[in-house]
Amino acid sequence: MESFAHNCGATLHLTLKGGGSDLHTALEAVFKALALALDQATQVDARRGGKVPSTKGIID
Ligand SMILES: [Mn+2]
Repeated sequence: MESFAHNCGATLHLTLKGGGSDLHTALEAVFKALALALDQATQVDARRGGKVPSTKGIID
């Protein structure tokens, strides 16, 4: 996760709450959540007038 953040120039804030004794399953949820967030962040949203959800208005 650290390598991903460094190589894509992103800042990630991850908080793992709970997860019980199964760290493997908990971390799978973390990676899946990141994947869903990245997918959402790179979609053009028709409700925003066809703009990407970025404060810069572009995705580099
Ligand atoms: Mn598994």
